[in-house]
Order: sequence, then structure tokens, then C-alpha cells
Amino acid sequence: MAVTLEKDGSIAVVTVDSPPVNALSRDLRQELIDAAEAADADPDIEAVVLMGAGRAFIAGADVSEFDRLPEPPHLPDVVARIETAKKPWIAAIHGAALGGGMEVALGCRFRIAAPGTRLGFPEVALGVVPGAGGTVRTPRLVGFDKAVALVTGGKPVGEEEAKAIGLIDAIAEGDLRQAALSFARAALGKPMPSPLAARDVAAPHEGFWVEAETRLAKRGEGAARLRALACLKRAAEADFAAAMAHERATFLELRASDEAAALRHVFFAERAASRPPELKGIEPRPIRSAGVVGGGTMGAGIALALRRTGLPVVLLERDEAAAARGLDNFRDLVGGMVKRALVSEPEADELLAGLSVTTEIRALGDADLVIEAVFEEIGVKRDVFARLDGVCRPDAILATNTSYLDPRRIVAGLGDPERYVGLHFFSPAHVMKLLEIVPLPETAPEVLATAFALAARLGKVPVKAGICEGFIGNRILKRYRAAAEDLLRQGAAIADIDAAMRGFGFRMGPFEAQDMGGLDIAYLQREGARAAGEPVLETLADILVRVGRKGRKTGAGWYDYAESAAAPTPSSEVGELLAAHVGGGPSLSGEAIAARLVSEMAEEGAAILAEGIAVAAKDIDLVEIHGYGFPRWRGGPMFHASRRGAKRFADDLGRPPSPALAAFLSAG
Ligand code: 3H9
Repeated sequence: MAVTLEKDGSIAVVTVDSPPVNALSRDLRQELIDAAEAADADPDIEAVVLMGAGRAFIAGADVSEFDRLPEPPHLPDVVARIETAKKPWIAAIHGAALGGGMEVALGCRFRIAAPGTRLGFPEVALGVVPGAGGTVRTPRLVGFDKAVALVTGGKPVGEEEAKAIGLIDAIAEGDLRQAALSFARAALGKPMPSPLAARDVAAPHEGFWVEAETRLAKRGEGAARLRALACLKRAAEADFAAAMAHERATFLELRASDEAAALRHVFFAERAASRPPELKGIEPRPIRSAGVVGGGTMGAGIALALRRTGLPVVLLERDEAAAARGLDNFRDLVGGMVKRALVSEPEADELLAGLSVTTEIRALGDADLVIEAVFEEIGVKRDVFARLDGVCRPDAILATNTSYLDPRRIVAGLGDPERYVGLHFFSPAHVMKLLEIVPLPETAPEVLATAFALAARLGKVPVKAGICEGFIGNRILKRYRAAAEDLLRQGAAIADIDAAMRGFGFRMGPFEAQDMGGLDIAYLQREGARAAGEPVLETLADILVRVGRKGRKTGAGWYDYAESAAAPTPSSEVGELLAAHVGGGPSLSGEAIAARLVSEMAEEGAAILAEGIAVAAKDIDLVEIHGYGFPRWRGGPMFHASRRGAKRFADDLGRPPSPALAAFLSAG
């Protein structure tokens, strides 16, 4: 039994115990109804305290059931059963009351929460709306202003805010069960508040819905937020039963949508990513101090990411001038966080106090982990590792942040080969969620486990990648950019290609993104490869870089920029420079452009999978979502491809799909 009922005098304590997070599975829903029946039938029981065992009260509906047809008893009926019970129920909440968990709490007559609790409605982040009264009961409790913020924003609030807005009645100090029992006893002596279903709701001010709709339409992250708003609006205009029916129908419709399936896929992929099965039972090494080599934007960002976990960090630069620049870079990043109110002034001081900048490599001698983030050139990196090998403890983990180079070549010939690993951060490293973890053939399992544990500590999504040029993400990026250039050669306009990808859900198209990051980095890498005799094809970007068009920072790239913050404007110079290379192919719709480019990404992903560079397709999706701006609500290129199905690919690509992509599609 996941739900138990025990008595403490005249109060029943109903406990839900279904690890890991008491998600409301079919069985749990039935057992809650049974508990309500039992409590009503027992004349000695005057009130019921509802609690969750383990780490949360109730984390919501069991999302793993959403791929199947809904099975009775349905959650709205469970909530209604609790709400109409003969005895008042008190929700005693700890950890989390989210989605369906919050809806169960709203069915209770009172809610009290322990410190450290998160309460709210994250449904929109899963592509659905609340489906058991969240949009109908919440405004009856806290008004429409707060209800719209909670439900369409999707961000849970802490107990303090929940109390301030009236979502809970009290914050429980000390033992939650005792606090809830005392609360129940005190409440029994007073007049009962009416159930939320029976309460009236004040309509919001004139123009409220239009304002909210405009705000949400601007966010443009899929359909669920606007649909949730429509449910709340219905709750303002219709009676309780009609609003409940509308909400339920919307929930069921969205539950079956591509968007919700994509968001569920990402939800579970993210959780699986941090626990690769092959590392089960392997203890990570403790990391108590860290070093970073190189104080450029990347190195300073990595140092800041490490500092934010509380680790003391030593930042090594090659000379005093570079060390001063490194410290400035770190200060700038911290300053940016203060400006955006992400850290307070005292926290910023603390972050700075834990960083020491040095030019003495011996200062890294005691570090448990050193991450190299110097210039992307094999000789420079090899030299750094040779010197680290001389000063670091033999059990220290030494990581390279290379984004393209083969880590085996970087450390070839050095001692203790099992301690090396690639840790590929994405810029800005203290913000971007993705961490590609690249083991070498000799990397020890506990070094790999430590890399995954570090990712968790940094709040990052780790993805294991095999060794190839560009690993997973940059390899797909290269293909994506080449495919965008192909479209350009065929006659599509730069601005149309960018607009098509924005229309698909990216924040920026491929050309604007290159202008933002700078065209010269990839150019220098291609030039390096050419100098080493590798066959690297000439790109259209090369033509631009050679005339000094390196992106925003030079005022010119694929577009012209009046100043670095100005909007991109199509460039006649680019038109002239590329005139000889672009032809007049058939004009393509935005959808066709996006379908083509995303298919090319999926095709490269399928090759990466077939070669074993990625362990699973969902890892490729996480890389694209967390490192390259692929819209989360599309689920990533591999998920998108498998939903789109094999039939459409020949059209999307303008040719038959590769054997690897065909195999991937037929397998899934
Ligand atoms: C909803 O409620 C709709 C209703 O309005 C209408 C219904 C009719 N279902 O995150 P963690 C698993 S929609 C199934 O690592 P933490 C998770 O996969 C739902 N499984 O833990 C993982 O499994 P595994 C609205 C779930 O301590 C394990 O639990 N609710 C669910 O870092 C641990 O998860 C939400 O969106 C679930 N709902 O964080 C809340 N939740 O160990 C989603 C978790 O096998 N959940 N799992 O990999 C969360 O935000 C976090 O899990 C929580 C705990 C904050 C609760």
C-alpha cells in the first residue's frame, strides 16, 4: 500500500509513500479515494492530515503515464472526493507540491508548508495545462493576477511567497506532522472556510486578458502557456463545473500533442543523463579545490561556475598582464550577475575572495581538479598538460576544455593516462547548461564518475561524447552551417534562412548566430587544418572573413551592423562578394528551409549515433537543446526526426536520407 491511514486521537494522518516523489499514479489515485472513504466512515475521525513520505509531498501527476490513455479514477475526481469529504483535510506539505500535487492540496480545506518547499504549477513546462482544477481553484484562492503568474509562468514559488499570496495558510516551524496536528486541532474549534469549488471569484480588471495574452504571445515557447491562460479566462467567465470541463478537455488535448511528448522526452532525458548506467556504484573522487588554466572568456566563465559551487579556485595565466586580464574577465562576469540581480554584492565579494590568480604553475600542485581552457591549438595545449603533469598530484584529475581537438593527442606520452578527461563547456560557461564529457580510452571509471558528479554540482546537463572532430555538438553545428550555406548557394536569402529557423523556434538563425559569436574562430580552425594538409572545403564564411567581415564585433559579417548592439541589416557588400557563388534555385518556404536544416542535423546525429560517438539519441537532443538553442518544445533533432517519420525525409532533404538516418528512423 502506498497510502496509509493512522490515527492520532481524533485526527487521521494519511501518508502517501510512493518513491521517488509520490507521483500520482493510477494506484495512488485509487488509494487516496479509499483513504477518503475510510476517514469518512470512521466516526472517531474529525479531521485528516495529508502528508507525503520521502523527499516531497506530491510531485504531480505521474508523467510516465502520459503516453497511455488516461485510466480512472481520474485526478479531478480524487481532488473532488477530498474536497467533499465529511471531515476537513489539511495538506501538510514539504519538499514539493507541484502540478497535480498542488491540485490535491487545493482540494484540502487548509494548506501548511515546511520551510524549503516549492509549490506551483510546472505543467506548461511539460506542454500541458493543469488538468485537475489548477486553473479553476487557484484564482478562487489567490485571485487572477497571482493565478495567471503561477499557472502560465510555470515557476514554483517558495513557502514564504506562497504564504504572502495566500496559496498556503501557514508555514510550519519544527516537526511538520506535529505542526499539522496542532493546526488541525485548532481549526476544528473555528468556523470552516468553504471549499474552493463553492467560492466566488472576483473578475480581473478591464483589459487584463489582452495584456496577459500579449505578454505570453511574445514569449512564444509553444502553445501551452496561452492555452493555460484561456483556461483561467474561462474560470473567470463560466461557472465552476463548466470551467473544470474546459480545463480537462484542454489538458487531454495537449497531453496527446507533439509538443507535450517532446517536453516529456526532454524531462526524462535530462534526468537519465546525470546517471549513466555504466557508472552505477562507482564512487566519484572528492573535489575540494580546483584550478583553471587560461583566463579568457571561457576560462573565467569556468572559474566562476566552479566558484559558485563554493570551490576555491586558482586561475593560472602565462604572465602578469594576462593574469590581470583574467581577473578582469572574472570580475566582469560577476559584475554582470550582480547587475541582473542573480547574486548580491556580498555574494559577489565572496565569489571574488575564493579566486586566486597566479602565474605560478606550482600553485596548482594541490588542486583535486584542473581544467585547461587555453587557446585552441594543439601545441599550446600539449605544453600546458606537460607542465601540469610535472606539478599536479598523481591523483588530480586533469581536464581539457577543447572543443575540436583530439584529447588523446593533447596528452599523448604523459604519465597517469587514466586521470585525463575532456570537459567541454559552452560559453558563457557559468550560464550554459551543457557539459560534454569526453573520456579518453584510458580514463578511469572513477574519473568519469567524478566528471558526472561535478556536472551535477555545477547544475549542468552532462552528456558523454566519444572522440571525433567537434564531438557531438560542434560536429552537428558544422553540418548545420554547411547546409545553411548550401541553401544560400541555391539562392535562398540569408535573412530568409535566419527567419525560417526563428520561426522553427531557435532564438537566432545560423547566420545571425555566427555574427554574434564571430566568424573568425571557425575560420582559423579551418585554416589550421588546411595548413596541416587536411582537405577542408572553402566555405562562403571564409570569403567574408578574408575581407574583414568577422561578425558583430567588426560591424560586419553576414549582415551589416551600424553598431554592435544594432539590428542586423542585409548587406549589399555580402551580395556582391557572394554573387559568383549563389544560384537561382527554386524558392523555398520557411517551413521547407527549417525542415531541410533540421533534417541535416538529424542525419549528422544518426551518423554520430551509428559511430558510437553518442550513447543514445536523447543525448544528442540534450546537446542541441542545452548547447545550441534548439527549441526544447520540439524535443531535439532526433526526437523531431522520429516524430516526423521516415516518409517525409526525402522531401525535407531533397534527396534520400543516409543509411544511418534511415536505420535510425526505422528502428524508432
Ligand atoms: C501534472 O501534474 C498534471 C496535472 O495538473 C493534471 C493531471 C490530471 N512523474 O527530478 P528528480 C521522477 S504534470 C513521474 O531527479 P529531484 C524522475 O523521473 C506534472 N516521475 O528529483 C526521477 O526518476 P528516476 C507536474 C517523476 O529531487 C525521480 O522522480 N509536476 C515525476 O531533483 C527523481 O526526480 C512536475 O512537473 C513525475 N511527475 O526533484 C514536477 N517527477 O530516478 C516534476 C519526478 O527514475 N518533478 N519524477 O530518474 C520535479 O520537478 C522534480 O522531480 C522534483 C524533485 C522537484 C519533484
